[in-house]
Amino acid sequence: MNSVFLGLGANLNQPATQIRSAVAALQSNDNIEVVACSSLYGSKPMGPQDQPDYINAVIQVETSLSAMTLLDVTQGIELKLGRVRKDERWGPRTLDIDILLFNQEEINQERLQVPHYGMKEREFVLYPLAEIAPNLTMPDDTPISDLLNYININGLTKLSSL
Ligand code: A4P
Ligand code: MG
Repeated sequence: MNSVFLGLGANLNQPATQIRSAVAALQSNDNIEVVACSSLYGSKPMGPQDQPDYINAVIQVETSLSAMTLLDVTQGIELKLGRVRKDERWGPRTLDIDILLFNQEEINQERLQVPHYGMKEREFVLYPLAEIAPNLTMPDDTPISDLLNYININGLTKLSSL
């Protein structure tokens, strides 16, 4: 079994509902078990500021799927739940699912880089991650508790349980 942390983000079309629907869709996959869910967090947009605030969460899943097949599943869920892929980087989206960590593996392929390249600097990833896995270390052995010491909380607020 592979232990995986997924980051979920949405800022359009009832974002909390988008995130809850994504978790339900993952749980309904026979090869994926959701084993932990962070709270939902409200966060300020990273990137263009002329877009609504985001809701973010992190979940832990156990899966027999390979990292690449899991990416197929998460991208399928993004599409099914109505995400329209736009050219604008970091623009508004109904749902974004990032593979943050896959076991302690480092993956560097064109379609998939793990650990996710931005996770060490993002308060909306690290705080929810620390809520469900306070003792986690990164593949380079950095404790996530250390990473939290270096980042600004940037108005992040815990909203409700997922
Ligand atoms: N890809 C590579 N590695 C991964 C990975 N570890 N997990 C590839 C998922 N996908 C990965 O992603 C572009 C391509 O990245 C995919 O085709 C996949 O093969 P995308 O989701 O289509 O595009 P994107 O999300 O717009 O780009 P990017 O650079 O991944 O954006 P981010 O980093 O996901 O940031 N502000 C707040 N407050 N909260 C947010 O959640 N999210 C973003 C998007 C911007 N601002 C935000 C938030
Ligand atoms: Mg993404």
